[in-house]
Amino acid sequence: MAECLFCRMVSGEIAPDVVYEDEDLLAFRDVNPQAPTHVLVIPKRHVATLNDMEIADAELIGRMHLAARHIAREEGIAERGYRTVINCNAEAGQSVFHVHLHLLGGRPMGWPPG
Ligand code: DGP
Repeated sequence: MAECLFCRMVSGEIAPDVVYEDEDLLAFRDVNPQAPTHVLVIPKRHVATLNDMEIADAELIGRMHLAARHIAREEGIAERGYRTVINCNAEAGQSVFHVHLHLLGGRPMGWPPG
């Protein structure tokens, strides 16, 4: 997916502020942070939305969350609390069509989200 912004980060063509990486995942700081900690966790393989993930991706989805937990600990927000969000498609506000999990923390948050 040469035209996909996040695939270009995975390939190294664009260099985000990486906070975590393993064989299958990349995590980097959001360019437009909505909280003191705002990190995006993505699979290195291109998948457009959560709708496009399969049962075979169950472990990958779980590992995205465990990576977020690891980063939250590293950022010192695990005990205070943090939020993970995957926006899927237009009404949820998804703007980059390479699935990503938002890790947000470092400030109190309201509920429900907007
Ligand atoms: P969403 O709205 O859920 O699709 O979130 C997309 C996020 O991607 C949004 O919070 C801003 C972030 N983003 C967009 N372009 C870039 C970029 O070039 N670099 C980084 N680090 N984040 C980006």
